[in-house]
Amino acid sequence: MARLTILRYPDPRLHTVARSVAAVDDRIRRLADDMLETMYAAEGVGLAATQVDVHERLIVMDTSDTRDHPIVLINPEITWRSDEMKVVEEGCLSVPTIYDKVERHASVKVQALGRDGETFEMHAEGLAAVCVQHEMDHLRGKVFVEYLSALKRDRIRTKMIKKTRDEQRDA
Ligand code: K2U
Ligand code: ZN
Repeated sequence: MARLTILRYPDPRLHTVARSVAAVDDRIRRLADDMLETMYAAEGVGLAATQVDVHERLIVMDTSDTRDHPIVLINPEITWRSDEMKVVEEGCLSVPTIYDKVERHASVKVQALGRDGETFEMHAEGLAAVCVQHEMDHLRGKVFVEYLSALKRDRIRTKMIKKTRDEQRDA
């Protein structure tokens, strides 16, 4: 297993639209395992392949309290969205230290291939619903700060550029 580098906003590669996974093979399973290791190490509850500069439709998540219920979603598609919406404060491993409110569907149904290549459906509510919608945005090249005002987004952009520059200087 390996820890992967997570792209930092405003890296333009975060705006790449992911392509479908052609085959659920050992390469994809290894990538999913490396993404899970990276997600757990970063104390995240989800991670999209886009964030580790792999532009294929693969998401990993674990919203369990015990942090031992990993879910791998390959070629995920949202098949149903609740009419009910919820506003939740979100963060993002590609935008560290920034949290802000985003309105999303309170619950969704997602169909995907698992790491065994078999199709499954997940009914996500609560944090899992927010997470899967957040990750599905990543796969279409969208970062949650794009739901915020231009003023907030510009301030976040400036802060992230400075943070990355300071880290590189101190490395
Ligand atoms: O995609 C990512 O950057 C991972 C996010 C996913 C996420 C965002 C908002 C709400 C739920 C999940 C990270 O897990 S951000 C860190 C985090 C951890 C626990 C709860 C919320 C956010
Ligand atoms: Zn994110």
